[in-house]
Amino acid sequence: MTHLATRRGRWSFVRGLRAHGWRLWMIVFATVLAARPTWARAPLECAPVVGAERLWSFFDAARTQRVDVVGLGDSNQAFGGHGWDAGWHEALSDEFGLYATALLAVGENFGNGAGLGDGYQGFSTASTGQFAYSGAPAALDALLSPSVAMQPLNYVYRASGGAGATINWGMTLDFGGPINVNAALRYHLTYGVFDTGSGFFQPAARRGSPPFDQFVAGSVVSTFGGALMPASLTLDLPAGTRNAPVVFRPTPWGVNVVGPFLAYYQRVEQVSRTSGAAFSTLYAWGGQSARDMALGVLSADPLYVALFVSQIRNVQGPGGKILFRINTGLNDRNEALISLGTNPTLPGNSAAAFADNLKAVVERLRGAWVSQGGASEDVYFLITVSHAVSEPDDALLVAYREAAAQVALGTINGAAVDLSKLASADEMLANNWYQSNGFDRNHLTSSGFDALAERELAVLIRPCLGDADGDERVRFSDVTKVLSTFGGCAALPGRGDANGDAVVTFADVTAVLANFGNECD
Ligand SMILES: [Ca+2]
Ligand SMILES: [Ca+2]
Repeated sequence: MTHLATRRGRWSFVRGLRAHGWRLWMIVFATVLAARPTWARAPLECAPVVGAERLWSFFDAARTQRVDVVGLGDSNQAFGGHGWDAGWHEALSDEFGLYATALLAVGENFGNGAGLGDGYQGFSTASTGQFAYSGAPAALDALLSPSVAMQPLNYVYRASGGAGATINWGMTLDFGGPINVNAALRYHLTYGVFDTGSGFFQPAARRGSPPFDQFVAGSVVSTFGGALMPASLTLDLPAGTRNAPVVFRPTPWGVNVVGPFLAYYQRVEQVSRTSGAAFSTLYAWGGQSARDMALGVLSADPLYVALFVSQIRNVQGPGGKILFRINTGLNDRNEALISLGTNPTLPGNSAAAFADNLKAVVERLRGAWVSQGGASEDVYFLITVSHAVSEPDDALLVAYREAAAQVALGTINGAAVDLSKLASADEMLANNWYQSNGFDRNHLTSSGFDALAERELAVLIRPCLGDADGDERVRFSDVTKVLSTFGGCAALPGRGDANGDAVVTFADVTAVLANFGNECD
Protein backbone atom coordinates (compact mmCIF):
# COMPACT_ATOMS: atom_id res chain seq x y z
CA MET A 1 0.00 0.00 0.00
CA THR A 2 0.83 3.57 -0.41
CA HIS A 3 0.69 6.84 -1.38
CA LEU A 4 2.30 9.49 -3.30
CA ALA A 5 -0.01 9.94 -6.21
CA THR A 6 1.97 10.13 -9.42
CA ARG A 7 0.31 11.37 -12.50
CA ARG A 8 0.79 9.03 -15.39
CA GLY A 9 -0.30 11.64 -17.86
CA ARG A 10 -3.45 13.04 -19.31
CA TRP A 11 -3.50 10.41 -21.98
CA SER A 12 -4.84 7.88 -19.55
CA PHE A 13 -7.81 10.06 -18.70
CA VAL A 14 -8.50 10.56 -22.37
CA ARG A 15 -8.17 6.85 -22.99
CA GLY A 16 -10.36 6.16 -20.01
CA LEU A 17 -12.99 8.40 -21.46
CA ARG A 18 -12.58 6.82 -24.85
CA ALA A 19 -12.98 3.36 -23.40
CA HIS A 20 -15.62 4.11 -20.82
CA GLY A 21 -16.67 7.61 -21.68
CA TRP A 22 -20.37 7.16 -22.12
CA ARG A 23 -20.57 4.94 -19.08
CA LEU A 24 -18.64 7.42 -16.94
CA TRP A 25 -20.88 10.28 -17.84
CA MET A 26 -24.02 8.21 -17.37
CA ILE A 27 -22.79 7.29 -13.93
CA VAL A 28 -21.87 10.84 -13.07
CA PHE A 29 -25.32 11.97 -14.15
CA ALA A 30 -27.04 9.21 -12.18
CA THR A 31 -24.86 9.92 -9.18
CA VAL A 32 -25.70 13.59 -9.18
CA LEU A 33 -29.38 12.74 -9.05
CA ALA A 34 -28.94 10.06 -6.41
CA ALA A 35 -26.55 12.07 -4.32
CA ARG A 36 -28.51 15.19 -3.72
CA PRO A 37 -29.95 14.33 -0.30
CA THR A 38 -26.54 13.43 1.12
CA TRP A 39 -24.54 16.33 -0.20
CA ALA A 40 -24.75 18.11 3.07
CA ARG A 41 -23.44 15.25 5.19
CA ALA A 42 -20.87 16.49 7.68
CA PRO A 43 -17.65 14.68 6.88
CA LEU A 44 -16.28 14.48 10.40
CA GLU A 45 -18.97 12.14 11.69
CA CYS A 46 -17.40 9.28 9.75
CA ALA A 47 -13.77 10.33 9.84
CA PRO A 48 -11.69 8.05 12.10
CA VAL A 49 -8.88 10.57 12.34
CA VAL A 50 -8.46 14.25 13.11
CA GLY A 51 -5.38 16.01 11.77
CA ALA A 52 -4.13 13.13 9.59
CA GLU A 53 -2.72 15.59 7.06
CA ARG A 54 -0.40 16.90 9.78
CA LEU A 55 1.33 13.52 9.92
CA TRP A 56 1.70 13.07 6.16
CA SER A 57 5.15 14.66 6.12
CA PHE A 58 6.26 12.20 8.81
CA PHE A 59 5.07 9.10 6.96
CA ASP A 60 6.19 10.45 3.58
CA ALA A 61 9.66 10.85 5.10
CA ALA A 62 9.74 7.16 6.09
CA ARG A 63 10.08 6.38 2.36
CA THR A 64 13.25 8.43 1.97
CA GLN A 65 14.88 8.60 5.40
CA ARG A 66 14.85 6.98 8.83
CA VAL A 67 12.02 7.86 11.19
CA ASP A 68 11.02 6.57 14.62
CA VAL A 69 7.66 5.91 16.24
CA VAL A 70 7.69 5.75 20.03
CA GLY A 71 4.72 4.28 21.89
CA LEU A 72 3.36 5.02 25.35
CA GLY A 73 0.43 3.03 26.68
CA ASP A 74 -1.11 0.87 29.38
CA SER A 75 -1.13 -2.93 29.60
CA ASN A 76 -2.14 -3.08 25.93
CA GLN A 77 1.21 -1.61 24.89
CA ALA A 78 3.00 -4.94 25.37
CA PHE A 79 0.12 -7.22 26.30
CA GLY A 80 1.14 -10.89 26.38
CA GLY A 81 4.43 -10.05 24.68
CA HIS A 82 2.64 -8.57 21.65
CA GLY A 83 0.29 -5.59 22.15
CA TRP A 84 0.44 -2.31 20.26
CA ASP A 85 4.21 -2.69 20.29
CA ALA A 86 4.03 -5.78 18.04
CA GLY A 87 1.06 -4.52 16.02
CA TRP A 88 2.84 -1.30 15.12
CA HIS A 89 6.05 -3.16 14.37
CA GLU A 90 4.17 -5.23 11.84
CA ALA A 91 2.27 -2.33 10.28
CA LEU A 92 5.42 -0.21 9.90
CA SER A 93 7.43 -3.15 8.60
CA ASP A 94 4.81 -3.94 5.94
CA GLU A 95 4.51 -0.33 4.82
CA PHE A 96 8.06 1.03 5.05
CA GLY A 97 10.41 -1.70 6.23
CA LEU A 98 12.24 -1.47 9.56
CA TYR A 99 15.66 0.15 9.56
CA ALA A 100 16.40 -0.93 13.13
CA THR A 101 15.06 -2.73 16.16
CA ALA A 102 13.53 -0.80 19.02
CA LEU A 103 15.74 1.00 21.43
CA LEU A 104 15.41 -1.69 24.13
CA ALA A 105 16.14 -1.14 27.81
CA VAL A 106 18.66 -3.82 28.74
CA GLY A 107 17.10 -4.69 32.10
CA GLU A 108 13.52 -4.62 30.81
CA ASN A 109 11.01 -5.13 33.63
CA PHE A 110 13.63 -5.67 36.34
CA GLY A 111 15.34 -8.39 34.37
CA ASN A 112 12.14 -10.35 33.77
CA GLY A 113 11.56 -9.13 30.22
CA ALA A 114 8.47 -7.28 29.00
CA GLY A 115 8.02 -8.81 25.58
CA LEU A 116 8.96 -5.69 23.64
CA GLY A 117 10.03 -6.11 20.03
CA ASP A 118 8.68 -8.29 17.25
CA GLY A 119 10.89 -10.75 15.39
CA TYR A 120 13.68 -9.96 17.84
CA GLN A 121 13.89 -9.63 21.61
CA GLY A 122 16.04 -8.53 24.47
CA PHE A 123 16.75 -11.16 27.08
CA SER A 124 17.50 -10.34 30.66
CA THR A 125 19.00 -11.99 33.62
CA ALA A 126 16.79 -11.86 36.67
CA SER A 127 17.04 -15.64 37.00
CA THR A 128 20.84 -15.68 37.25
CA GLY A 129 21.20 -13.05 39.97
CA GLN A 130 24.34 -11.70 38.31
CA PHE A 131 23.07 -8.15 37.98
CA ALA A 132 20.95 -5.71 39.95
CA TYR A 133 18.25 -3.48 38.47
CA SER A 134 18.57 -0.60 40.90
CA GLY A 135 21.13 0.81 43.30
CA ALA A 136 23.52 2.41 40.81
CA PRO A 137 25.22 5.71 41.78
CA ALA A 138 22.61 8.48 41.77
CA ALA A 139 23.93 10.31 38.72
CA LEU A 140 23.66 7.16 36.63
CA ASP A 141 20.48 5.90 38.26
CA ALA A 142 18.63 9.10 37.33
CA LEU A 143 18.99 8.38 33.61
CA LEU A 144 16.83 5.25 33.74
CA SER A 145 15.72 5.17 37.31
CA PRO A 146 13.51 2.29 38.39
CA SER A 147 12.30 4.53 41.22
CA VAL A 148 10.32 6.84 38.95
CA ALA A 149 6.95 5.88 37.55
CA MET A 150 8.14 4.66 34.16
CA GLN A 151 7.86 1.00 33.24
CA PRO A 152 9.07 -1.40 31.93
CA LEU A 153 12.39 0.35 31.30
CA ASN A 154 15.33 -0.68 33.53
CA TYR A 155 19.08 -0.82 33.46
CA VAL A 156 21.29 -3.72 34.54
CA TYR A 157 23.99 -2.95 37.08
CA ARG A 158 26.90 -4.65 38.76
CA ALA A 159 28.69 -2.79 41.55
CA SER A 160 32.02 -4.56 41.42
CA GLY A 161 33.56 -7.93 40.78
CA GLY A 162 32.91 -10.30 37.94
CA ALA A 163 29.59 -11.51 36.64
CA GLY A 164 30.04 -15.11 35.52
CA ALA A 165 30.74 -16.44 32.10
CA THR A 166 27.12 -17.59 31.80
CA ILE A 167 25.90 -14.01 31.48
CA ASN A 168 22.43 -14.21 30.08
CA TRP A 169 21.49 -10.86 28.69
CA GLY A 170 21.70 -9.25 25.31
CA MET A 171 19.40 -9.41 22.33
CA THR A 172 18.43 -11.94 19.67
CA LEU A 173 17.38 -11.28 16.10
CA ASP A 174 15.17 -14.09 14.80
CA PHE A 175 16.00 -15.63 11.45
CA GLY A 176 13.19 -14.50 9.15
CA GLY A 177 12.31 -11.47 11.28
CA PRO A 178 12.01 -7.89 10.04
CA ILE A 179 15.74 -7.26 10.50
CA ASN A 180 17.69 -9.33 7.97
CA VAL A 181 20.17 -11.50 9.88
CA ASN A 182 22.41 -11.75 6.79
CA ALA A 183 22.71 -8.00 6.31
CA ALA A 184 25.43 -5.77 7.71
CA LEU A 185 24.30 -5.11 11.29
CA ARG A 186 25.43 -2.60 13.89
CA TYR A 187 24.84 -3.23 17.59
CA HIS A 188 24.47 -0.13 19.74
CA LEU A 189 24.96 -0.32 23.50
CA THR A 190 24.43 2.59 25.88
CA TYR A 191 26.32 2.02 29.11
CA GLY A 192 27.50 3.81 32.24
CA VAL A 193 30.92 5.37 32.79
CA PHE A 194 32.17 5.43 36.39
CA ASP A 195 34.40 7.72 38.43
CA THR A 196 36.02 4.83 40.24
CA GLY A 197 36.95 1.16 39.93
CA SER A 198 38.34 -0.89 37.08
CA GLY A 199 35.37 -2.48 35.38
CA PHE A 200 35.38 -3.71 31.81
CA PHE A 201 33.41 -5.71 29.24
CA GLN A 202 33.70 -6.76 25.61
CA PRO A 203 30.66 -6.78 23.29
CA ALA A 204 30.36 -9.73 20.93
CA ALA A 205 27.99 -11.45 18.52
CA ARG A 206 27.41 -15.14 17.95
CA ARG A 207 25.06 -17.55 16.24
CA GLY A 208 21.89 -18.05 18.25
CA SER A 209 21.58 -21.72 17.39
CA PRO A 210 24.03 -24.66 17.28
CA PRO A 211 26.98 -24.58 16.88
CA PHE A 212 26.78 -21.11 18.50
CA ASP A 213 29.96 -20.00 16.81
CA GLN A 214 31.19 -16.48 17.47
CA PHE A 215 30.85 -14.06 14.58
CA VAL A 216 32.72 -11.08 15.97
CA ALA A 217 34.04 -9.57 19.21
CA GLY A 218 34.72 -5.92 19.84
CA SER A 219 37.49 -4.26 21.80
CA VAL A 220 37.59 -4.57 25.57
CA VAL A 221 35.89 -1.46 26.99
CA SER A 222 36.87 0.07 30.33
CA THR A 223 34.01 1.47 32.40
CA PHE A 224 36.28 3.95 34.18
CA GLY A 225 36.11 7.43 32.75
CA GLY A 226 36.72 9.80 35.68
CA ALA A 227 33.10 10.94 35.94
CA LEU A 228 29.64 9.41 36.16
CA MET A 229 27.99 9.70 32.76
CA PRO A 230 26.42 7.68 29.95
CA ALA A 231 28.34 6.58 26.88
CA SER A 232 27.58 4.54 23.83
CA LEU A 233 29.48 2.16 21.59
CA THR A 234 28.88 0.20 18.43
CA LEU A 235 29.86 -3.29 17.30
CA ASP A 236 29.73 -4.00 13.56
CA LEU A 237 28.79 -7.38 12.17
CA PRO A 238 29.55 -7.47 8.43
CA ALA A 239 27.07 -8.92 5.95
CA GLY A 240 27.30 -12.68 5.62
CA THR A 241 25.22 -15.77 4.96
CA ARG A 242 24.13 -16.72 8.45
CA ASN A 243 20.57 -17.96 7.97
CA ALA A 244 20.26 -18.33 11.74
CA PRO A 245 19.35 -16.21 14.75
CA VAL A 246 22.01 -13.65 15.66
CA VAL A 247 22.75 -12.88 19.31
CA PHE A 248 24.51 -9.77 20.63
CA ARG A 249 25.92 -9.98 24.16
CA PRO A 250 28.05 -7.85 26.53
CA THR A 251 30.86 -10.41 26.36
CA PRO A 252 31.99 -13.31 24.23
CA TRP A 253 30.63 -16.64 25.54
CA GLY A 254 32.70 -17.78 28.51
CA VAL A 255 34.10 -14.31 29.27
CA ASN A 256 33.18 -12.26 32.33
CA VAL A 257 31.85 -8.73 32.73
CA VAL A 258 33.75 -6.98 35.52
CA GLY A 259 32.00 -4.26 37.54
CA PRO A 260 31.41 -1.53 38.14
CA PHE A 261 29.22 -1.91 35.11
CA LEU A 262 25.86 -0.54 34.02
CA ALA A 263 23.97 -0.95 30.73
CA TYR A 264 20.98 1.19 29.72
CA TYR A 265 19.89 0.48 26.18
CA GLN A 266 20.67 -1.79 23.26
CA ARG A 267 19.60 -1.68 19.65
CA VAL A 268 20.51 -3.22 16.30
CA GLU A 269 20.59 -1.18 13.12
CA GLN A 270 20.46 -2.57 9.59
CA VAL A 271 23.27 -0.45 8.18
CA SER A 272 22.27 -0.42 4.51
CA ARG A 273 18.72 0.74 5.16
CA THR A 274 18.80 4.49 4.79
CA SER A 275 15.02 4.78 4.97
CA GLY A 276 12.20 3.11 6.85
CA ALA A 277 10.83 3.20 10.35
CA ALA A 278 11.47 1.73 13.78
CA PHE A 279 9.17 1.35 16.75
CA SER A 280 10.18 1.65 20.39
CA THR A 281 8.16 1.63 23.59
CA LEU A 282 8.85 4.28 26.21
CA TYR A 283 6.02 3.46 28.64
CA ALA A 284 3.93 0.33 29.00
CA TRP A 285 2.42 0.04 32.42
CA GLY A 286 -0.68 -2.03 33.13
CA GLY A 287 -3.59 -0.45 35.01
CA GLN A 288 -2.30 3.06 34.46
CA SER A 289 -4.06 6.22 33.27
CA ALA A 290 -2.96 9.27 31.31
CA ARG A 291 -2.33 10.87 34.69
CA ASP A 292 0.02 8.03 35.63
CA MET A 293 1.77 8.42 32.30
CA ALA A 294 2.10 12.16 32.93
CA LEU A 295 3.42 11.49 36.44
CA GLY A 296 6.03 9.19 34.92
CA VAL A 297 7.39 11.62 32.37
CA LEU A 298 7.11 14.62 34.71
CA SER A 299 8.71 12.97 37.75
CA ALA A 300 11.58 11.41 35.81
CA ASP A 301 14.80 13.38 35.79
CA PRO A 302 14.76 15.55 32.64
CA LEU A 303 17.80 13.58 31.50
CA TYR A 304 15.80 10.34 31.64
CA VAL A 305 13.59 10.97 28.60
CA ALA A 306 16.41 13.00 27.07
CA LEU A 307 18.74 9.98 27.12
CA PHE A 308 16.08 7.85 25.45
CA VAL A 309 15.55 10.47 22.75
CA SER A 310 19.27 11.07 22.23
CA GLN A 311 19.86 7.35 21.68
CA ILE A 312 17.05 7.29 19.10
CA ARG A 313 18.58 10.29 17.36
CA ASN A 314 22.05 8.76 17.33
CA VAL A 315 20.91 5.98 15.05
CA GLN A 316 18.40 7.75 12.83
CA GLY A 317 20.91 10.46 12.06
CA PRO A 318 20.56 14.21 11.44
CA GLY A 319 17.27 15.52 10.10
CA GLY A 320 15.42 12.66 11.76
CA LYS A 321 11.80 12.71 12.77
CA ILE A 322 9.91 11.19 15.67
CA LEU A 323 6.24 10.39 16.24
CA PHE A 324 5.00 9.75 19.76
CA ARG A 325 1.91 7.53 19.84
CA ILE A 326 -0.06 7.75 23.08
CA ASN A 327 -2.73 5.12 23.78
CA THR A 328 -4.76 5.41 26.98
CA GLY A 329 -8.32 5.70 28.26
CA LEU A 330 -9.48 2.43 29.80
CA ASN A 331 -7.86 3.12 33.16
CA ASP A 332 -8.62 6.83 33.10
CA ARG A 333 -12.23 5.91 33.85
CA ASN A 334 -11.13 5.05 37.40
CA GLU A 335 -8.71 7.93 37.90
CA ALA A 336 -9.48 9.80 41.12
CA LEU A 337 -6.61 12.27 41.37
CA ILE A 338 -6.36 15.82 40.08
CA SER A 339 -4.78 16.20 36.65
CA LEU A 340 -1.12 17.17 36.30
CA GLY A 341 -1.10 19.69 33.45
CA THR A 342 -1.36 23.45 33.46
CA ASN A 343 -5.08 23.25 34.22
CA PRO A 344 -5.38 20.94 37.26
CA THR A 345 -8.85 19.43 37.08
CA LEU A 346 -11.16 17.27 39.14
CA PRO A 347 -12.76 14.80 38.96
CA GLY A 348 -9.74 12.90 37.75
CA ASN A 349 -11.78 10.73 35.40
CA SER A 350 -13.41 13.66 33.58
CA ALA A 351 -12.69 14.38 29.93
CA ALA A 352 -11.22 17.75 30.96
CA ALA A 353 -8.76 16.08 33.35
CA PHE A 354 -7.92 13.52 30.66
CA ALA A 355 -7.14 16.33 28.22
CA ASP A 356 -5.02 18.16 30.77
CA ASN A 357 -2.95 15.02 31.45
CA LEU A 358 -2.47 14.37 27.74
CA LYS A 359 -1.20 17.91 27.21
CA ALA A 360 1.30 17.48 30.04
CA VAL A 361 2.66 14.30 28.42
CA VAL A 362 2.85 15.90 24.98
CA GLU A 363 4.69 19.01 26.15
CA ARG A 364 7.22 17.04 28.19
CA LEU A 365 8.00 14.76 25.24
CA ARG A 366 8.30 17.69 22.88
CA GLY A 367 10.72 19.35 25.29
CA ALA A 368 12.87 16.21 25.45
CA TRP A 369 13.12 16.04 21.65
CA VAL A 370 14.05 19.69 21.31
CA SER A 371 16.53 19.47 24.21
CA GLN A 372 18.43 16.82 22.25
CA GLY A 373 18.77 18.98 19.16
CA GLY A 374 15.64 17.80 17.36
CA ALA A 375 13.85 20.42 15.27
CA SER A 376 10.46 21.31 16.71
CA GLU A 377 8.82 20.72 13.31
CA ASP A 378 10.18 17.16 13.32
CA VAL A 379 8.32 15.94 16.41
CA TYR A 380 4.80 14.59 15.86
CA PHE A 381 2.05 13.35 18.17
CA LEU A 382 -0.66 10.76 17.69
CA ILE A 383 -3.27 10.25 20.38
CA THR A 384 -5.41 7.14 20.20
CA VAL A 385 -7.92 6.60 22.98
CA SER A 386 -8.45 2.93 23.86
CA HIS A 387 -10.37 0.66 21.48
CA ALA A 388 -14.16 0.18 21.59
CA VAL A 389 -15.35 -2.10 24.39
CA SER A 390 -19.12 -2.10 23.81
CA GLU A 391 -21.81 -0.98 21.42
CA PRO A 392 -22.77 1.76 21.96
CA ASP A 393 -19.39 2.42 23.49
CA ASP A 394 -18.61 3.36 27.08
CA ALA A 395 -19.68 6.98 27.59
CA LEU A 396 -16.39 8.00 29.20
CA LEU A 397 -14.35 6.54 26.34
CA VAL A 398 -16.56 8.46 23.91
CA ALA A 399 -15.92 11.64 25.89
CA TYR A 400 -12.18 10.97 26.00
CA ARG A 401 -12.11 10.52 22.22
CA GLU A 402 -13.64 13.96 21.76
CA ALA A 403 -11.15 15.39 24.27
CA ALA A 404 -8.26 13.68 22.48
CA ALA A 405 -9.39 15.18 19.17
CA GLN A 406 -9.42 18.64 20.72
CA VAL A 407 -5.98 18.16 22.28
CA ALA A 408 -4.63 16.96 18.94
CA LEU A 409 -6.07 19.96 17.12
CA GLY A 410 -4.42 22.23 19.66
CA THR A 411 -1.05 20.47 19.30
CA ILE A 412 1.47 21.31 16.58
CA ASN A 413 1.86 18.22 14.37
CA GLY A 414 -0.90 16.55 16.38
CA ALA A 415 -3.46 14.00 15.21
CA ALA A 416 -5.97 11.74 16.94
CA VAL A 417 -7.38 8.43 15.77
CA ASP A 418 -10.75 7.12 16.93
CA LEU A 419 -10.22 3.37 17.12
CA SER A 420 -13.94 2.75 17.57
CA LYS A 421 -14.47 3.99 14.01
CA LEU A 422 -11.80 1.64 12.70
CA ALA A 423 -13.44 -1.37 14.36
CA SER A 424 -16.71 -1.44 16.28
CA ALA A 425 -17.12 -3.67 19.32
CA ASP A 426 -19.34 -5.95 17.24
CA GLU A 427 -16.66 -6.38 14.59
CA MET A 428 -14.00 -6.89 17.26
CA LEU A 429 -16.11 -9.63 18.81
CA ALA A 430 -16.91 -11.30 15.49
CA ASN A 431 -13.24 -11.30 14.47
CA ASN A 432 -12.06 -12.69 17.79
CA TRP A 433 -10.01 -9.56 18.43
CA TYR A 434 -10.82 -9.47 22.15
CA GLN A 435 -9.05 -11.65 24.67
CA SER A 436 -10.74 -14.73 26.08
CA ASN A 437 -13.35 -14.99 23.36
CA GLY A 438 -14.66 -11.56 24.27
CA PHE A 439 -14.87 -12.08 28.01
CA ASP A 440 -11.92 -9.72 28.43
CA ARG A 441 -12.67 -6.74 26.24
CA ASN A 442 -9.99 -4.61 27.85
CA HIS A 443 -7.28 -6.53 26.02
CA LEU A 444 -6.88 -7.68 22.45
CA THR A 445 -5.59 -10.83 20.82
CA SER A 446 -2.40 -10.70 18.82
CA SER A 447 -4.42 -10.57 15.59
CA GLY A 448 -6.57 -7.80 17.07
CA PHE A 449 -3.55 -5.59 17.75
CA ASP A 450 -2.14 -6.35 14.31
CA ALA A 451 -5.38 -5.58 12.50
CA LEU A 452 -6.09 -2.35 14.35
CA ALA A 453 -2.52 -1.10 14.00
CA GLU A 454 -2.66 -1.78 10.26
CA ARG A 455 -5.95 0.11 9.96
CA GLU A 456 -4.63 2.95 12.07
CA LEU A 457 -1.58 3.40 9.87
CA ALA A 458 -3.72 3.10 6.73
CA VAL A 459 -5.80 6.14 7.70
CA LEU A 460 -2.75 8.18 8.70
CA ILE A 461 -0.63 7.94 5.58
CA ARG A 462 -1.29 10.16 2.60
CA PRO A 463 -4.33 8.82 0.71
CA CYS A 464 -4.17 7.74 -2.92
CA LEU A 465 -6.44 10.39 -4.41
CA GLY A 466 -9.11 8.98 -6.68
CA ASP A 467 -8.60 5.39 -5.54
CA ALA A 468 -11.92 4.26 -4.10
CA ASP A 469 -11.35 0.51 -4.09
CA GLY A 470 -7.89 0.38 -2.58
CA ASP A 471 -5.85 -1.09 -5.44
CA GLU A 472 -3.60 1.97 -5.65
CA ARG A 473 -4.81 2.77 -9.15
CA VAL A 474 -7.54 5.06 -10.40
CA ARG A 475 -9.63 3.23 -12.93
CA PHE A 476 -13.17 2.58 -13.99
CA SER A 477 -13.59 0.17 -11.06
CA ASP A 478 -13.28 3.16 -8.74
CA VAL A 479 -16.35 4.78 -10.25
CA THR A 480 -18.21 1.52 -9.67
CA LYS A 481 -16.96 1.43 -6.08
CA VAL A 482 -18.06 4.98 -5.38
CA LEU A 483 -21.48 4.24 -6.78
CA SER A 484 -21.97 1.01 -4.84
CA THR A 485 -21.04 2.66 -1.53
CA PHE A 486 -22.61 6.03 -2.22
CA GLY A 487 -23.81 8.03 0.78
CA GLY A 488 -22.08 5.87 3.33
CA CYS A 489 -19.20 6.09 5.76
CA ALA A 490 -15.88 4.80 4.46
CA ALA A 491 -13.50 5.09 7.38
CA LEU A 492 -10.96 2.74 5.83
CA PRO A 493 -9.19 3.03 2.48
CA GLY A 494 -10.64 0.90 -0.30
CA ARG A 495 -14.23 1.21 0.86
CA GLY A 496 -15.47 3.86 -1.52
CA ASP A 497 -13.84 7.07 -0.33
CA ALA A 498 -11.69 8.58 -3.06
CA ASN A 499 -10.76 11.94 -1.54
CA GLY A 500 -9.84 11.11 2.04
CA ASP A 501 -12.81 12.60 3.89
CA ALA A 502 -14.20 9.22 5.02
CA VAL A 503 -17.62 9.70 3.37
CA VAL A 504 -18.73 8.74 -0.11
CA THR A 505 -20.26 11.71 -1.88
CA PHE A 506 -20.32 13.40 -5.24
CA ALA A 507 -16.88 14.80 -4.38
CA ASP A 508 -15.54 11.27 -4.75
CA VAL A 509 -16.81 11.02 -8.31
CA THR A 510 -14.98 14.27 -8.99
CA ALA A 511 -11.85 12.89 -7.32
CA VAL A 512 -11.93 9.75 -9.46
CA LEU A 513 -12.33 11.74 -12.67
CA ALA A 514 -9.70 14.29 -11.73
CA ASN A 515 -7.13 11.57 -11.00
CA PHE A 516 -8.23 9.08 -13.63
CA GLY A 517 -5.38 6.85 -14.80
CA ASN A 518 -3.09 7.70 -11.90
CA GLU A 519 -1.17 5.15 -9.91
CA CYS A 520 0.22 5.51 -6.41
CA ASP A 521 3.40 3.88 -5.29
CA1 LIG B 1 -8.63 1.82 -7.59
CA1 LIG C 1 -15.09 11.15 0.12
